[in-house]
Amino acid sequence: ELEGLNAHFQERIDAEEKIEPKDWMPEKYRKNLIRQISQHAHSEVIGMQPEGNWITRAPTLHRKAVLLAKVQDEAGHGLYLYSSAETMGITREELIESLHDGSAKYAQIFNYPTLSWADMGAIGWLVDGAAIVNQVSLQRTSYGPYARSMVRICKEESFHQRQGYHILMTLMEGSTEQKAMAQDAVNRFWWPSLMMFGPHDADSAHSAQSMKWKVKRQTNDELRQKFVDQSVEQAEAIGLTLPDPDLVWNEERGHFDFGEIDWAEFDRVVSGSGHCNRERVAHHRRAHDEGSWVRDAICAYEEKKRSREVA
Ligand code: FAQ
Repeated sequence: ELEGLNAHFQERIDAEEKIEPKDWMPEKYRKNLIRQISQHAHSEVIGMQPEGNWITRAPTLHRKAVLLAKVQDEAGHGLYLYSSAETMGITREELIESLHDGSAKYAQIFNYPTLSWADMGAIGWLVDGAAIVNQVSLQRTSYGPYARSMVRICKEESFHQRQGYHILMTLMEGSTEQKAMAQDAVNRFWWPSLMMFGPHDADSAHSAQSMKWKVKRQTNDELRQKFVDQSVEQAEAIGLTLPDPDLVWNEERGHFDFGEIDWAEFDRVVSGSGHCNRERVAHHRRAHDEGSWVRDAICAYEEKKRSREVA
């Protein structure tokens, strides 16, 4: 019987039907999606920290208002994604617990420190840029609630990317020191941005099955290539150099060739030894604990409302 259910499920996937929360699904599909969506949600929420670091130090009121709005958007994205994961039968508490105990991951990029104002530019341009390339593809993912959350997230994300690019563009029109600051930020964030797409396809544990189930619509390497191709022209347009001597147009492939990623660094940062891993999780834990009274108050209020309705 299970075989029949599995076959029918794959037929629905092949026919481009969306899978909805109450539909039958293989246990592995459910587990894999909870893993991916929750890691995606954690990335949005942990991703607020490197930029939150600069809200009070933004150079103008306008930049401050824009950055504040962007960081708030990230909180919102986290919430859509947690809700989407919850439709698969896991609670928010369980998801947060896995973040705190280290069993759930979040994007490695957020374990790098933000050292200068130009980092806000590099994060918007490169980190949000990489995120969009991936998320545009995920708008067609097979799980309905996840696909729909991606549509809205992508709209907001393109504003994020432009605000980052605009910061760099402005710095590149400035003094020698400002130009150097922009270039330094790009030098530090370029390679970690390429790592955001995950290991090469041949080394990616989940890719083959995720492609078959159409959880992923394009592979890690395909998306990374797309990101490299689009970034080269954008860098040139404002006079920035990408820190890769092997970056060269390949006429035959119709794509840019680029150097090899330092996978040892990737493994180190993913497994907890990046610059900021401990700090990021500790900060989240502290904020979560300090906010417990709000959650308690909401629950108590809901409880009271319900008992009044019954009476
Ligand atoms: N960092 O078999 P695969 C954002 C792990 S955007 C850490 O290839 P998969 C917006 C992976 O989890 C960033 N770990 O895995 C923003 C797996 O470990 P596991 C978030 C990574 O899932 C911008 C193992 O390596 N976006 O936050 C990373 O098929 C600016 C093997 O990898 C998403 O999450 C990594 N970079 O492909 C916010 C997009 N890469 O779980 C603030 C949705 C891989 O077995 C500021 N996710 N790993 O223990 C995806 O598309 C996929 O999950 C991939 C990885 C492509 C990330």
